[in-house]
Amino acid sequence: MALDIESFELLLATVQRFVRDRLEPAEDILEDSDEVPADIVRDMKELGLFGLTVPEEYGGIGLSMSQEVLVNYELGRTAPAFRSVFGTNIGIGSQGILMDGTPEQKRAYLPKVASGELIMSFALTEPDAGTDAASLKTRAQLDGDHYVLNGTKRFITNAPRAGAFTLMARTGGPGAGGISAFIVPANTPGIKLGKKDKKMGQRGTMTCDVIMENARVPAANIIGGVPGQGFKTAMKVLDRGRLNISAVSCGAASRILDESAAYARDRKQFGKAIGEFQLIQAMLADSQAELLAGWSLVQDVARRFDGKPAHVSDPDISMRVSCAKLFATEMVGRVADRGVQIHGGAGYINEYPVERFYRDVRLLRLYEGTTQVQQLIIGRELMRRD
Ligand code: COS
Repeated sequence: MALDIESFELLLATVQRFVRDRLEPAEDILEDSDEVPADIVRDMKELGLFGLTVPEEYGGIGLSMSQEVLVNYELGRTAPAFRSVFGTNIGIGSQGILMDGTPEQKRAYLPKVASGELIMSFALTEPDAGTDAASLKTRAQLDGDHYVLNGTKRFITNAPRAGAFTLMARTGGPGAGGISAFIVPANTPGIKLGKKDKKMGQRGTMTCDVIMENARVPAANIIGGVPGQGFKTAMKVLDRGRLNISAVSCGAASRILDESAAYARDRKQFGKAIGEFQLIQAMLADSQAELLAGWSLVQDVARRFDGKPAHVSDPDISMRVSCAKLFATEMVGRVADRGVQIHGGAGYINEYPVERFYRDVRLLRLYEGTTQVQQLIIGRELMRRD
């Protein structure tokens, strides 16, 4: 599944222009209001951003993984909250249906996801199940042809905007094999949202708890129709999600580097531009080299997904995804830190984008699997090999 080269180049150029001319100038408004302006959301829908990954047969654009990371790189160059509006739709919110859903589920949900009529969100994490996702406690009890859901999901991105959740709950015994993935409409009686989380950065993104008290969901809403497959679905979804976060990290690093180089060219001390001093150049050089290394890795891993059916997983690719997420998200943390350092005291003032990026990129090392989870996945895969 991929868009033809000519159409894709046109799309990529449009996204680049949209980021530069429309989103970057709105970053301060976003930061102050903690909200993505409604006219920007409307333009995103018109551009087709909500349907980037949904196949054409369901009304989307149907990008390949290699194409998707290129688009996410461009979106990474601005505040993450803009991408977040549709990020769960093209990513973790809907991919479970695309990968493992029944033909009926795909037909019922994917066209609405692609048009942006339906916002989907991914609900795995719980108060007591973060890194140890297989220990989740949300209970789904069979009652006739429905399941009754009870439990709490935590830090759920886009929950206040969501029309439906891909939600993991326990239908069976302990461990990963007892988990099923459900499509849960947000307006199901018994579902409540917690208050909006106050975060360190990424202002304009919306996260909160999703609380279920006897919420009844049709048994037909189990993704793929077979209970006990939900953990695997979630892990496959996260494989792609983690690579997209790696691409966003590279995009963010490129913007921070551009801002830092521009500042170094402009700012004068000791009678000349600070960029003429080799100690400043060394920081820029390290950031440039690390960015190129990370981006090469992300593109290499993306190519390995292309041409493979979405529902099939490959432990070697999962391991490489973890390498990409580990490296790219840590890399952008270092690039942001150097960016603030190059700006000096000005880098600590929110007049400059590096101050905001410094806070925004911190989350990239945490969500969709911490750096330590990525290390664990890589280490375990290496130990499995002869
Ligand atoms: N694709 C397909 N299947 C996968 C998979 C993948 N990437 N990763 C694991 N599985 C399968 C395993 O093969 C195993 O199947 P079998 O029981 O048939 O052998 C099953 O899922 C359980 O896997 P595993 O034993 O590795 O589970 P663990 O409980 O040890 O969990 C970690 C492993 C820690 C890696 C996992 O819980 C994880 O990724 N945690 C972080 C969660 C996360 O990213 N949260 C963020 C939420 S979204 S913001």
